[in-house]
Amino acid sequence: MVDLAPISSRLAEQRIELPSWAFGNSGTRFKVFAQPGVPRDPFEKISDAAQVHKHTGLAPTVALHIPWDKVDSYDDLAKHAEDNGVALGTVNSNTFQDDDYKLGSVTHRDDRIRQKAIDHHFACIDVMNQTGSRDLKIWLADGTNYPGQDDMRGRQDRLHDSLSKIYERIGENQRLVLEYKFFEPAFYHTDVPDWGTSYAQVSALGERAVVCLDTGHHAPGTNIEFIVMQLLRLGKLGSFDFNSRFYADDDLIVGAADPFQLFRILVEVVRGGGYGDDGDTAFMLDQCHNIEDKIPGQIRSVLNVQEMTARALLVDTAALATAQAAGDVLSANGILMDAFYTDVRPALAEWRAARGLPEDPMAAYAASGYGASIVADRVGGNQAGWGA
Ligand code: PSV
Ligand code: MN
Ligand code: MN
Repeated sequence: MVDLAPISSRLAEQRIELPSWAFGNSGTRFKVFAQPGVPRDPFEKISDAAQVHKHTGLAPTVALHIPWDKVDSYDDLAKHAEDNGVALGTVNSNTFQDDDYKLGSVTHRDDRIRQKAIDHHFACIDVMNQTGSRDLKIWLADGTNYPGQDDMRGRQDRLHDSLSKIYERIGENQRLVLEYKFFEPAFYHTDVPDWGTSYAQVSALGERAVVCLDTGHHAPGTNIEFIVMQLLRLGKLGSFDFNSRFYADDDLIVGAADPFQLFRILVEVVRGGGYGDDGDTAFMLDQCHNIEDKIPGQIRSVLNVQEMTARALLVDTAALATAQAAGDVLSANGILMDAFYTDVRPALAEWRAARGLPEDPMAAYAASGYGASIVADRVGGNQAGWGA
């Protein structure tokens, strides 16, 4: 069994934020498969998220999505989180479910609609001030479907104006985090399609504006770890939305589709000082569990990130540097692959047990009876889903 002692304290630095929407019903445009026991309100989403932290020790915060997680009292929601052993985290804005935004939100030509989108972000900042959240995460559905539909340059200028107004409201200890995505729901162009555009926009705002890299938001074949390296080098990798994909923005369990890619990404995060206490890069999940159970789906996800982080931390960096300096291509590649192929699972089970956590979090959750209890308790009512 591999010895994790040299990286034991580094592993303890890991914190992965869960998305509240992972616990609601979700699906594709073809069908949403409702699951029994799914949360009926934001309080129940937090209770479910707390189960993930309880069994893994890895997920102490939960991201909110406004207005999906709108409640009368955020103090009560924060207190509920605290009572369940977790805290509220990032606030995600939503300017993609209103008829007014058909042709754009913060990029819209109409002053009234642009202001409405800006005001929504102000409302999100108000929520952050009540919950003590650090990050306002902005993902925009803005874009066009047809060449010539709108003036891309004008939209980029309005994006800058709107973001500047939002940034002015961001507090001293808060950050504006701008996510990019190359397609969908707009299919010809999106207004923040890639890391370069997000970087250009946040750089024009100031130090507290950074980029969010969602691993599912790139064209197939993109070298995502290169982007990770570059954004860390530039001091602008604010956060990750982790998930995995086979084809598009699949939002599948992180590490499921391409574990090697997750490893390569985490190697660059560690190398670039983005991991744990070293840096300010937040780890978040952005996933939906359409056909599998949601709470164990999230437990599996954070464990996948932990396992791949352990492997990344195990890379023999001194030997790697020597091999690289010598131009020894095969040794350098071999050193990286040795870490990737190391099975860390038995040692991580021991590492958990030493910290009073279950050796096998999936089994511990299954044995806890929580899944059956929510199915029994949460009958009736409008179950919250992705977008509800
Ligand atoms: C839409 O693509 C999306 O999946 C983005 O990745 C956001 O982070 C998420 O929805 C929540 O708004
Ligand atoms: Mn995302
Ligand atoms: Mn997405």
